[in-house]
Amino acid sequence: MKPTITAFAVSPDKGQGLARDMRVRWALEEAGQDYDVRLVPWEDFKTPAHKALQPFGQIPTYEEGDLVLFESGAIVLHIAEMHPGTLLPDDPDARARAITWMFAAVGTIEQPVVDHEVNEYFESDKPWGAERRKDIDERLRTRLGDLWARLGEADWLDGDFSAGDLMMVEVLLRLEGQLIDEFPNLVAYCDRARARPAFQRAFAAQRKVFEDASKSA
Ligand code: GTB
Repeated sequence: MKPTITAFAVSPDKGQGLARDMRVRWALEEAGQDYDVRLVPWEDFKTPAHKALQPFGQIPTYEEGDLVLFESGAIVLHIAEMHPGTLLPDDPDARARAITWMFAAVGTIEQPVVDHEVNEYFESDKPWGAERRKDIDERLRTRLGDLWARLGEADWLDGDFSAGDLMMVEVLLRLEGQLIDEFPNLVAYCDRARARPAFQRAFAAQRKVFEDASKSA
């Protein structure tokens, strides 16, 4: 059954692919699964109808028949499970390790990345904003250093490309042109992932939404 996902009707990132529907689109493309997109205008995010799908009034969501999912990581995991051999290894141990990297992406790396963004957008004008920025950057630098050490010269985090890499790259791309530049192997890792045809298709699809919205504005 063809799933329907939700995305920003007008993404605040102006089509740079930073909103979290991008990771779901990318997973669907890797899996070769066609999908529909329902665009959600800002004013509808916190409506009861949207909150019935996503309790926190956010995107992305995923609907497939009677199944409704939220949380991008859970959605990507579901897509991987529905399409064996595409985003998770068959070997049970390798599969468990790939899922571990998905959790590491959202639980260990994304948290300081979000702190970094919140500081930039909402705290930079506070009297304590710059001091906090130093602490956040230091924490982020430590995390990226550990990730850099683990990845080393490998192409992917654990064997072949997996949903763990997809989630990790999606988190790292939000640091493009910033702290991540101190870690050339992480930049190369992101570039390798971005060169994948499935990423390119997903990126083009989300960008088209922004371009179409700009034309009709
Ligand atoms: N943990 C959830 C998940 O992974 O699915 C988080 C979902 C989430 O944060 N969604 C955001 C949202 O709906 C959009 S992606 N926000 C509206 C709200 O909370 O009311 C986050 C995002 C937004 C904008 C940019 N940008 O402009 O660069 C980047 C990322």
